Amino acid sequence: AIRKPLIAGNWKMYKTGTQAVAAAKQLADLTQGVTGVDIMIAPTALSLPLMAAALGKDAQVRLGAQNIYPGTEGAFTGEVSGPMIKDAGADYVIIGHSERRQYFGETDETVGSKIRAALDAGLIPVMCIGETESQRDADKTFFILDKQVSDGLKGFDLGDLNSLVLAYEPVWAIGTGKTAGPEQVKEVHGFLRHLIKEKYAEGLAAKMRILYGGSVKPGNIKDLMHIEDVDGALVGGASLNPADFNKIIRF
Ligand code: G2H
Repeated sequence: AIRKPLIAGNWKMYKTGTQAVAAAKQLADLTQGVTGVDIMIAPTALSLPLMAAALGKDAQVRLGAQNIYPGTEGAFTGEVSGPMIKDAGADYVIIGHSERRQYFGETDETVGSKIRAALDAGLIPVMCIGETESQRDADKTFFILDKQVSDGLKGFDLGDLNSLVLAYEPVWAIGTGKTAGPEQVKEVHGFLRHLIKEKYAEGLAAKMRILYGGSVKPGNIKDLMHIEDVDGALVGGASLNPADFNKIIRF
């Protein structure tokens, strides 16, 4: 395949540094011998340097942040910048997760500026998009996804987006136990790839990884990965347990 799958764990606000290091070591042991899959964990920013030290520079398990400030440094109390994330040992950053949009006021515009900051710092942005239940019920799913992609990536050109990963997370499927059905996932992922092709180029669309997220578990990963245009998963709850996450990685 031209697209190497990415299985990413979003630990959200779980695990202390001590717990994070222990889980990372377990996962590194369990995933030994895995090939052909990129693996990433996004812990809280505090755990990044601890995990990076525990895993080592050439580890197969890579690290990501869950958020980024769109600026390199300054008087912005409480924020963490791209160069800081990179220096802490991360390669990726999750941007625009629905929880950040819902609870922390992130918009398509802030998502865009954070993607710019990630790229400037040499980080791979994992841009999250997805419709709410009421938007889906009102048949606005494709309108919303188009808007999130178009506004979030406004001003970017083809060359900027080589590394960008898209993550489709239907908000109604996050942490609810509900997973989007295979037909729904297939429809949306196909739509997104087509959208990237129309807005940018066929080559970019063909190589962009589009992850699915929302209640991914060992029991449903295989079916999800069989869907055309699904290039991996963004896993929340089930990534907290190294044994479960290893099963997902070995889909
Ligand atoms: C969606 C997902 C990970 P979960 O938020 O980003 O979480 O797998 O717990 O639904």
